[in-house]
Amino acid sequence: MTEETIFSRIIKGEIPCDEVYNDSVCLAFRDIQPQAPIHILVIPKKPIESLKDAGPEDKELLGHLLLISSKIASQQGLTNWRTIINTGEEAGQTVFHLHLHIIGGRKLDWPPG
Ligand code: DGP
Repeated sequence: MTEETIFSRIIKGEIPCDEVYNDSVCLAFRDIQPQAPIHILVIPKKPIESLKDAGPEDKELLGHLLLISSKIASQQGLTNWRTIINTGEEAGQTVFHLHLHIIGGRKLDWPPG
């Protein structure tokens, strides 16, 4: 069974968040440690630890997350932004509940650190 994370507690309403979008499949809220003027996390309500743990049965869910993240970015007034999924500790993943970062509102350098 997937371990409880801070994000599963946010989904359950046990921890507050600055919500920007909510539907039956996913929840989006502002990151508590923003790395840019706009930094939003989009998380599935289904507890998947990492992108590597998603399977073919999650195809529709993953597509939904991407399309919703684009919709949210546009609603936030962004025309340029970055969508990031950190997978694994060495890639910077700290919360083991799949999440997409939407980062924008400033010039973003490449490559990332
Ligand atoms: P990652 O490093 O890719 O696992 O991203 C996890 C992000 O989650 C990180 O940018 C900080 C954010 N975060 C951690 N705890 C909380 C929380 O309780 N509330 C909110 N809104 N964001 C959180």
